[in-house]
Amino acid sequence: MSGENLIHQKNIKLNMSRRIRRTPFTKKVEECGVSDFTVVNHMLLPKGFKNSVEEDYWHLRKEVQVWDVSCQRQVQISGPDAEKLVQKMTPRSIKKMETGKCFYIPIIDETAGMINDPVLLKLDDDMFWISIADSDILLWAKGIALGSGYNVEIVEPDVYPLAIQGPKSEDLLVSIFGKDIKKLKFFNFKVFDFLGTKQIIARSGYSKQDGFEIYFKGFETHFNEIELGEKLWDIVWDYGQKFNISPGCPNLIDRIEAGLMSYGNDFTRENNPLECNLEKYCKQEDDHDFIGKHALRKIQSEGIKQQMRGIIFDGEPCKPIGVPLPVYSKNNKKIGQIASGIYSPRIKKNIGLSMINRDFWDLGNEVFINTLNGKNRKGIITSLPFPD
Ligand code: THG
Repeated sequence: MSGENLIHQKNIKLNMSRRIRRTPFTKKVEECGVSDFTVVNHMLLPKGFKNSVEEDYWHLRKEVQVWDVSCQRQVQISGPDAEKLVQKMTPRSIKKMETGKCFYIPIIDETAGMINDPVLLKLDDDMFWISIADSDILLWAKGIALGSGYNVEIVEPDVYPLAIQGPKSEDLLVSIFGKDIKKLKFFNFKVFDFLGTKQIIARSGYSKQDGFEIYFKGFETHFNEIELGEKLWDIVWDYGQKFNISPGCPNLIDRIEAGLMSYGNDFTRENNPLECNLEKYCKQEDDHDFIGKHALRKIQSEGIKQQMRGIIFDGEPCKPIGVPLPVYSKNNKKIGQIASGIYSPRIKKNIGLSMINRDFWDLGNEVFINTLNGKNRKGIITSLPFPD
């Protein structure tokens, strides 16, 4: 891709150590020619392979990909007070949540600042997994449990999600796990047999395409016996040949188009869930007690000052944005910043996600984006997800 380089990255290497954890699939990912990694939850997440983000995007929309998203760590909360603790951590009511369901939940602090935006899985009445974005929820949960005297056990289990994403993911998984895969509805999971082990598979994933997540269990328990994770990767890979499978990773173009936000990038503890368009998980009629309730209800009655929007902007195709780009109004007031942005080959413009000041957040409003070389580019506010 031509165009000005918006990231200033020199050829600096990242030193590996035990603190930057490998996954059961890292060896396979390396064999597939991974080009770079990032670190999420102290664990490696592949960022790219041989193809460009754009090539990967088209492939993801047509075929099927396998992603090592082991860094979506599980915080397992079990015991008599498990439900009480989970409920204490989120404004979204889990009263009616059934076993086998996944819930996208905001986790907030006492000021209603976002601490994480995980996927919650209910494994049983007294057993939950919180599938976290990039912050240390295990410590937060332990602190709350200790402070409240809850009878729970909190651990990070031996579980490493492997995502199978793309329109052919259903056919691929049917060929491996059988026809019951078809019965899985969005944000539901079931247990499937794999070489004599039980594995949880959910219909979910960090993309706009159809897809599944295998919550692979057994990296540590099978250590020195068989490398069960590598076996799983190999089987997915071999059966995937028929479906033109590629190694992949969360795709920036697809994710931005889908309006899927990234914790630590698009929003932080500085933001409340209403600013993040998560109002539907903060219903006022849900009257359960949770941390941050007082602050959140106050914000709900007073209104918010900014909110996440899409921006479509002109100019040379943007490479993935490394440093946030400031967004200005016509009269040169800073009204936001784009942390995630890239060129969309489908919309044929640059696209980005940004919190936008409320005086300027109406759809269709004109804004200006300052790129690193100082050029002002014209942009327009859009809804999320980006229109098809
Ligand atoms: N899968 C799993 N864990 C995760 C992620 C994931 N943990 C970290 C991160 N991703 C959490 N963020 C999101 C954001 C959005 C969605 C999933 C995880 C998502 N949302 C749907 C939507 O917005 O349309 C559905 C929400 C709902 O119906 O509840 O898919 O990707 N395991």
